[in-house]
Amino acid sequence: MQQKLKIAIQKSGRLYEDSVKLLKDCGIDVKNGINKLKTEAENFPLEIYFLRDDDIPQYVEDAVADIGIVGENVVFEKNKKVQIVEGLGFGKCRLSIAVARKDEYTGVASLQGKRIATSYPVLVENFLQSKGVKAEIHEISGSVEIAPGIGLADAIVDLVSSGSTLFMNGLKEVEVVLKSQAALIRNENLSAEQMQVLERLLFRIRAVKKAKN
Ligand code: PRT
Ligand code: ZN
Repeated sequence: MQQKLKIAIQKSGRLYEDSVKLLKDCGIDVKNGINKLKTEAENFPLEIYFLRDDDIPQYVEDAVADIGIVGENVVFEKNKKVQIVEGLGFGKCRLSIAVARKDEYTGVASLQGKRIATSYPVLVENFLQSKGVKAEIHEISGSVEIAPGIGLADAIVDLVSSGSTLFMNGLKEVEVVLKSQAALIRNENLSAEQMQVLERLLFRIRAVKKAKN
């Protein structure tokens, strides 16, 4: 029997539905995974694990899962030894710097010495370093957008899609740090047989993407 490939997808959240839909569009029968850790496809050698998105790069590096679907923003922030195989065209957003709408913003240099709240300390640090700017980075795990309003930070770096969260919190987007989408990632040491299954999956994914364009 052919070896099954293990794929990790988000258990719930913004990428869950599109990830399941992509697999279904590929003709793979995925049973509903909410409140379940894993399920098996009956018509394709695939085992599906439902996990928190933040954990997916680590699981793929450790080969607990062979492949995964996760935002590029998470892949780059976690900086694990995994390979990005293919951008999937959903979960599009940007990681952006925002400041209070009333503040004058004159460029990245004006963030020198300022307090920046974010859930993406690694990406922010790299970005600021590349611009020669030193700032105080405060890592917070959620509701980053309220930090300036409560006096916790002078600026934030957070994911933006429509921009309405920033707007509602009196903030304005002033700089894009990274553009992101959901991506298929893989473990770096897959066997030849696993690579074969991945190629079959990839062939279908590319056909689905092509049909959408
Ligand atoms: O529970 P788990 O840890 O798995 O999920 P999570 O809460 O960490 O992540 P989740 O489900 O919110 O997001 C999963 C992925 O979706 C992210 O890592 C991104 O790759 C992608 N994505 C796309 C987004 C957005 N768009 C997005 N807009 N993730 C978050 N947001 C948030 C943003 O943080 C802000 O709070 O939406 C708000 C801004 O949206 P707008 O439309 O108001 O600009
Ligand atoms: Zn998360």
